[in-house]
Amino acid sequence: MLDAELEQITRWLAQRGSRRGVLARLGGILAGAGVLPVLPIDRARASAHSNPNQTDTSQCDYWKYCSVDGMLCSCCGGSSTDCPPGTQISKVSWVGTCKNGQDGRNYLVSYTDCCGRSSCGQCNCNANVGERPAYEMGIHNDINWCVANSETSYHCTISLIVGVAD
Ligand code: ABN
Repeated sequence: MLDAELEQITRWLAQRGSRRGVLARLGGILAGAGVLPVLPIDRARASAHSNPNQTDTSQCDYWKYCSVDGMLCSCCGGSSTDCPPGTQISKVSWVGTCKNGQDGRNYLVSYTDCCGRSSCGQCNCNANVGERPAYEMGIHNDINWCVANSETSYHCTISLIVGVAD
């Protein structure tokens, strides 16, 4: 089928010019087809579509979650700033810097775990702005911050603004 169509196109082109011209036009068509899949796409616009102002605290792209690695407490019976009932706030946490798209400022955000219940299992987000691999533990965020608490089981993570970064 494809062969027949290609033959038809080639014949049609051949009737309208020299062999060199036909080859040049065919080459152009094939080169164009090869380039199309790698043309740039505005991915920022595409992802912003679901949460245009990054203001929904139950979505991973909420601006404060730029460096969170864990389950959002806002999906687990708490909020982005409050642990769910029956859990305790972790004694240590990870701090990242996120830009608030609304006022254009950078904020220090502490990602603090809520401990004492098994994993919430909802809204697992893995954002890593400013994070480094595990061999640099001090700047790695994939850690259970409940380890310093009496109850070490991890439930979910809250995101607290601790200051302005600029
Ligand atoms: N700080 C969230 C988390 C908890 C357990 C394991 C990895 C990350």
